[in-house]
Amino acid sequence: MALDKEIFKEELKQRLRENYAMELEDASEQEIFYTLGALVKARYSDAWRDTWKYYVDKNKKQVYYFSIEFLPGRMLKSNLLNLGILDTAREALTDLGIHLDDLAEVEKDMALGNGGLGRLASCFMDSIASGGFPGNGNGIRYDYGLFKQRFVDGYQVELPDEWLQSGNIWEVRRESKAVDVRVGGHVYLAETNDGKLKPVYENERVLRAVPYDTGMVGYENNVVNTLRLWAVEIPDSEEDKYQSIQGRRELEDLTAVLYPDDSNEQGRLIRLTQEYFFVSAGIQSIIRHYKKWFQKPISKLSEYVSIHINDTHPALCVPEMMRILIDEEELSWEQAWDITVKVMSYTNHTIMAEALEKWSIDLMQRTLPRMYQIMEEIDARYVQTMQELHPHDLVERTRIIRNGQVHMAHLSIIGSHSTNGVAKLHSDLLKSVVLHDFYIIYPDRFNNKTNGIAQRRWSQIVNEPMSNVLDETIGKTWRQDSGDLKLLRNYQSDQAVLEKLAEAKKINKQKLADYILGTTDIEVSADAIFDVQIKRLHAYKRQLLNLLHIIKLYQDLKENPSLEMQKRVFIFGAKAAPSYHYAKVIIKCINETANLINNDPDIKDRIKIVFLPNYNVSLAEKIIPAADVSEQISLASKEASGTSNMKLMLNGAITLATLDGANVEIRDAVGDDNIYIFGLTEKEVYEYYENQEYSAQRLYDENAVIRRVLNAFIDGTIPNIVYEGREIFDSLIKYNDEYFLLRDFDSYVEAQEEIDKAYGDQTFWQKMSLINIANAGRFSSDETVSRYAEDIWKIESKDSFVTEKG
Ligand code: C3B
Repeated sequence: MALDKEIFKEELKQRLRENYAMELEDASEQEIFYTLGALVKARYSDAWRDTWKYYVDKNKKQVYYFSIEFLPGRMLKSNLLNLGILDTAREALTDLGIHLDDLAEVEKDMALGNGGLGRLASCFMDSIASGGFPGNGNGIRYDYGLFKQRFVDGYQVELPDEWLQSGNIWEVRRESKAVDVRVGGHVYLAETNDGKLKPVYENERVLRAVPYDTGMVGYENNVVNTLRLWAVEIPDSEEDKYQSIQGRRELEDLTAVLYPDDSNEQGRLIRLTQEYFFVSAGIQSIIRHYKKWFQKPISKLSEYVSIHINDTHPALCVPEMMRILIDEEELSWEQAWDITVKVMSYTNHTIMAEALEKWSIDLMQRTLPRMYQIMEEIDARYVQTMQELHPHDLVERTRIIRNGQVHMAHLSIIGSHSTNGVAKLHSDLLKSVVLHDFYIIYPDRFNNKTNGIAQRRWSQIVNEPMSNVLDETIGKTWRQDSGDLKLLRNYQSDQAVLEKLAEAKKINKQKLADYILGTTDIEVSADAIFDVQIKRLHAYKRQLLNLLHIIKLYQDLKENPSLEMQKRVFIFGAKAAPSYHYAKVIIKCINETANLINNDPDIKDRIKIVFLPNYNVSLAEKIIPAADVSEQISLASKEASGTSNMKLMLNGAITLATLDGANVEIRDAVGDDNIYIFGLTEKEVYEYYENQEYSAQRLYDENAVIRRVLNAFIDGTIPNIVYEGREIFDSLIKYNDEYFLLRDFDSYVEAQEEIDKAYGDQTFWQKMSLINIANAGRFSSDETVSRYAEDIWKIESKDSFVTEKG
């Protein structure tokens, strides 16, 4: 439905009067934002209800995407865009003297995730709705999102993110859909009158799970799916047990924070309970919905329901589904297992060993006794079946319960029909190395689904200047179908187009420069190369390698002030996990180096370092359109996919990368001439692991440049890092440089030098940039979710519905 500008203005004013008893002139931005949000929500509420009803009436198979993280960021503009009213709303607001962009800044980022995994889940939610697929998210409504990051004396300081303080305009609390979740206590099996074994619970705690639903608005297609997030409450029946404030608080803490520090037992217990909490609540509500609205026998569940396990955090979906099917629906084990495996599918997002979740048997038994019993049975039956087919060792290595621990990845693979990695290289590594044992056992279960991004948000919403140039050049179809970006290829030698794209980039850079000045007091020139590394701070992502190169440049410039090079601004955005000491040390070192270089008069602004605090989705939206260089420099084999690489490419940044994760596919898309590749390949990395020949000490001894750079950490060159500098130095030399930074250093420097030269030839640079934009379409999450829908979830798009609705 088109939006009439005048009616929209009147409605906004009317709602302000009704809700705040105020005229527009007197309302604060906050009040206008909430009013506008309510108006937008009202515009899609009918479609939300109709979508739900359609799925039910037509008995559509639905997918439920279970994820312990979702990172939607701000939703005002993306809802306006998807409803097809962004431009009109913007104009109407302008008429009223209000800037939509300023208003949008009022919205708190919904930061219920740490990084790539959570953002991917949200890109998928957008694309599932936009593709017209019946699909819903299921997660946790944390009271506090990911911590807010500040820097104090160069150190990361974590502050609570009170995102719900002023309410959340998009959510709907659905108390009538609450379910109870049982944890703790003891469970034993007792025979019932009819001779069946039934679990009996003793001293368990009952938690009430209350859902908060948020509409996931599809792009101009009248589809609105649901993201359901669960919050814990105390059920009436349990009120007596929680009379003390202390007791209540402990319970209410369960959904208070995202990823509580799991380095101590208390933290781990909360985390495990969180995992079960949203899994159990989600599955119970799916089954209830199925029974009430589909009215099909439970034995047909897998024809109507698909459940996706996003990384291992929701792996308890497997035993929880079994519990409901056996204990409550009274199916046989065999039948329940058959259904469960058909319903479940799993994505692996990392090969980092420490991230492959394991829980001690003891903790599992104490926290979730019935889950543990069921997993023991799954494990025993697995061994029984497999030992007839495979060698003993192989079966032992792949068991769910082994060496006193429950292996969640094993559970996810054994209990589902599909296991996928998130980029070609990653999926290959799963098959050949990380999950090789499982690949032998279940070769047909393994597949690849390369990640993608919600391209409308990461182009149309964040980069209007570029979007306008695209419209003028190739028409507007790319806004609907990002595959059409390839039409831009025809303009790679069109000087006028190249210049227009360059102007758009310049506007974005100036805007970011203003933001940088406003938040950090650092002045940067929009003429400099904006060299960007934005992602979680992790040793394997090698922000430190970036820093080593910057220090080299600094030393070169100090030594030879007339050295020719392009001006560069190195921009970082990264949070370190609160308990990740080494990552925090790197942050401190980057900040102190920034202080040194930014204030050194000899450098004369030729290089600047800007570490923007509190990297989150909204900040990414500011940085990405302004980037010239995209740093994707993880040690080959370690980054499962990466998604900032795709966002930066789409916005015309040139990728500087190792052949890791999806970088490999980006290279294939743009060709070797339009990307800068350096460093060890994944094969070479594995060779080092095998022959154990890596010696950082030797590289240090033999390479004078490396020596000088590393010495800067311990000889006082970089001030205020006496302890941190030593720690960095030792990690590289004494502990032999786990992520081979020194091995890749020379080739990284070389690639950087090439970039420096290339930027000097602006036509050449702009052409590369254009080719990157033109070939970014294939990394759309629209495409990715279509592949999941077809190959894994077996769900159909609702295209027919769109035409029916008109
Ligand atoms: C991330 C990986 O580190 C990225 O390579 C990948 O692009 C994204 O997931 C999305 O697939 N990841 C994460 O953010 N958190 C984890 N616990 C594991 C992987």
